[in-house]
Amino acid sequence: MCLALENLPLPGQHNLWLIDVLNHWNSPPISRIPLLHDVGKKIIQKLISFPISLPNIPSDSLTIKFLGSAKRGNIPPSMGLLLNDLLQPGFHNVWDFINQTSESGVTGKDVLASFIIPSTLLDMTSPERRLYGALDIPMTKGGLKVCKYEVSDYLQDKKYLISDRAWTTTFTTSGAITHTHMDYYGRHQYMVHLFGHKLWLLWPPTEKNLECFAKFHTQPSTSNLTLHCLDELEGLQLFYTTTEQAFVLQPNVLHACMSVGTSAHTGTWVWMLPEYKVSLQMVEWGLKWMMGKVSTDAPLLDYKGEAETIKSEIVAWQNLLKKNHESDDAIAAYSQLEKLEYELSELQKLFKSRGKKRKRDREE
Ligand SMILES: O=C(O)CCC(=O)C(=O)O
Ligand SMILES: [Fe+2]
Repeated sequence: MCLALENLPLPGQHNLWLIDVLNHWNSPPISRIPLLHDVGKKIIQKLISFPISLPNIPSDSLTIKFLGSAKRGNIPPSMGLLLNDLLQPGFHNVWDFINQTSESGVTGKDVLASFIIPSTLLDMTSPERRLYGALDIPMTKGGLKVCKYEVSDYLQDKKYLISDRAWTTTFTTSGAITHTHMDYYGRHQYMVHLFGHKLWLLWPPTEKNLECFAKFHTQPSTSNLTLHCLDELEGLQLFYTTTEQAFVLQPNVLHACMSVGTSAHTGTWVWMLPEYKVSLQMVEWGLKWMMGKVSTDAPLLDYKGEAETIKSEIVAWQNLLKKNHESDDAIAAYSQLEKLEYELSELQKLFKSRGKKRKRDREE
């Protein structure tokens, strides 16, 4: 471990493995992107002197469950295969980490070009500057699909419903910070880290964390959101990943990601009957949260996509329970699901009546 003088440990700093990470963060290319460098540096410094010890891998499965080596064919993942996917036309869910926005019409080539700019020594503070990441690159025939990834053996059982959508890959470069958020409602995210160094900050969806985070959920994040979460949320765990490995991100784990190097992970979704209690509780949380939003005069358009996501969770559970209709878990889950179906129909009515009111208001 090479320690720059300014990064030598001080009294009260105990998560010393992060000093190496801080050294990377404080070096080019990241040190050349002031906006991201500053925020990330503050986050890592806070983690180094965090009042509790934070190993580089969680020791339990509250946030992440490790599955060891990924199940795949003989061809290993490579940057070249990933680029074949990225350079296909289509929606790759591109995000600009400097301005914290998504832009339409950004191509795979634009994403790659932005990865190279920090090494040109051009001014990274000029207003036209972008640092893109592609958050959902579908696997294609000439790309990572040739690796033939599959979910681990134990998930190949009818108690588990695997998404039939193509696996998608997240590709980000050094300095990218995805601020704290949570994805979906109750589904598990099966992931394979492919390459590069990435630091995950993870918080379990405890009652306190959900209550505290509800106001930020789906909202555009400010650059201090993750620092704020470090102060406010409980149960922080870290995961520093550098090599190919499979893991499951538990439902609604709050997470932030820092790309220390250019890095990629790929994945799919799994609905797990044995975990139905936790999962359906999160669908319920989502419905309540959404009801709260749609009952106020919050712009409907902001929540339509999220309402569709909740509906897709319910459809997945209907399919999973149908496949397992004779099992005790499915019978117990079914009565909970009926309640959620009812709440969803109430939510849809509310959407409709607010839509009609808006139309009337416009006509008057
Ligand atoms: O890698 C990142 O920056 C974000 C990844 C993420 O949030 C996810 O895969 O759910
Ligand atoms: Fe995420």
